[in-house]
This record gives sequence, structure tokens and C-alpha cells, in this order.
Amino acid sequence: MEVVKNLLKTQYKEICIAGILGIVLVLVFKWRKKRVKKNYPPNTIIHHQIGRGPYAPSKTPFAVKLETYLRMTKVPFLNEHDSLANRSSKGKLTWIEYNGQEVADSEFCIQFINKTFCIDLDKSFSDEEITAGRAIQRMVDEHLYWTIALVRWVFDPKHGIDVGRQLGVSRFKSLRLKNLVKKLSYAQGVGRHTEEEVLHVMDEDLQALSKFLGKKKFMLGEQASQTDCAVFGMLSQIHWQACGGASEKLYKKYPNLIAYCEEMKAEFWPDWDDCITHGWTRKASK
Ligand SMILES: N[C@@H](CCC(=O)N[C@@H](CS)C(=O)NCC(=O)O)C(=O)O
Repeated sequence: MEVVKNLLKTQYKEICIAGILGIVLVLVFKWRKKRVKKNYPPNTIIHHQIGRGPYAPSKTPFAVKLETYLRMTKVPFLNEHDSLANRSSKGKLTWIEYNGQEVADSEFCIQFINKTFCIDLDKSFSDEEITAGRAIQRMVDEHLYWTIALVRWVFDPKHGIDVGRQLGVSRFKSLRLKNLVKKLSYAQGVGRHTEEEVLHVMDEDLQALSKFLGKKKFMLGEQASQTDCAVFGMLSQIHWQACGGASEKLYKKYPNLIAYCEEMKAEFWPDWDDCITHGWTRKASK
């Protein structure tokens, strides 16, 4: 007690300044976290996502997935490239808003779009096909994703492939992403494997996708379905943005997946070239 009293007597000024600075910092932090509500056109899906990518429309597979779905269903939507500073209620980078209502998580966004616009892209498929589609979506979003993230941010850089630079991410941010991916994938489980094991399970997922696709045009048949959005979103990161790294080498073993990505791009992204920055040589115009 005596020590505190003495400190207050002798360092009174410094303690006051530190206190005021602390309060200011907390206020600034809270203010930054508060969303600035914008006025958007009514009855339009606002797709919040990060900015465009160098060779694919986004650096995150979930934004490519969701935008592909919005394009597939032809619902009215517009992109807002603000989610680095304006994240979803779950802290993630891709989400939607509709007449002021916010929805987080790409799968919940798709379900919301279906309900709001009475859409069912899967209606011509059997229950068995739809169930297989669900299993594939989960494998891609919840498993293949972590292998891609680990290769992109942890393993490839270790072998001198500067993915961050090619994706327009600063050294400091790449380091932060590396640590975040390590931490999150460790909690999920895939991050506990060795590099060799991660590549092995990634290859197993790619092989499963390739075998399931076979000679079909889309994952479930001749018609595109919800499943295709998750698969295309994820594969777009290997097909166009793996920067010659380990995942690209594995992926190249599956020519039907390569053809599938080209098909999806041609069908749903005729304006692809306007939605990428061509390796940061220009601004994406869309
Ligand atoms: N289940 C989510 C996954 C989204 C996700 O993990 N997005 C990553 C970007 S690829 C993200 O926002 N990461 C930021 C973070 O976890 O802090 C969805 O489908 O939307």
C-alpha cells in the first residue's frame, strides 16, 4: 500500500497521462469497430468481401464461392470490397447484407439467398446426389481449405516461394497470416500433420474430387449446383493463385479438374478479366 501511495505522489503526472492515453485508445478502438451503416439499394444482396485478387477475383475461396453463387442464381447483388475493415459478425471476411439484415458464413448466406428469393438449384437432383454434394462441400470448405492455407502461408514460403508478395500481401501481414493459419489449423487438426502428411491429405481430397467429377460437366451432373460454387471457389485458389507452389503441382495431376475450372470460369465469369488485377498491373474494373 505504502509503495502505491509513494508512486502516486512521485509519478502522479505520468500515471494521469498513461490513464488518459489508455482511455483514448479504448475509445478509438471501439469507434473503429463500430460499423458505418451505409445506404444501399433495397432488395439487393450486398456482398461484403476483400478487394480483387491478382489472378482470380479474390484471394479468399469463400468470396469466389459466394459470388459464383450470386452469379449462378442471377439475384440482384453488388459487391462492397470493404471487409478487411468491416468483417462479419463471426469475424470472417465474406458475408452479405440484405435490406439491413446481416448474414455471416458463406453456407448460411447461400441458404438465406435460397429462402429469400425462393431458389432451389438442386431440385433436379436426387436426395443421394444432394447428400453427396453436401459431403463434398464440407470436405472442400472444412478440410481442403486448411491444406491450401498451410501450403500458401507456411510451407511454400519455407521453400522460397514468396506467395505473399505475388498476392500483394506485405511481409509483416504474411508473417501474421502464417502464425494465424498455424494456430487455427492446429486447433482444427490438419495443422498437427507434417508437411508431407498435409500434401498427402490434400492429394487425397483432390483425387476424390477428380474421381467424383469423372467425365461430368459439373460436380453433380450436366447442370451446375450449389456444390460447384464451393468446389470452384476452392480450386480457383490452386488453379490461378498457387504461384507455382506445391498445391499446383498436385493439382496438375488431375486434368478433369483443370478443365472443370475453365468451364466454370467461362460459364459464370465471362467478365473474369475485369475482376482481376492481372498481377497488380492494373485496377480491377469490376
Ligand atoms: N465457414 C466460413 C469460412 C470463412 C473463412 O474462414 N474465411 C477466412 C478467409 S479465407 C477468414 O475470414 N479468415 C480470417 C480470420 O479467421 O480471422 C465461410 O464459409 O464463410
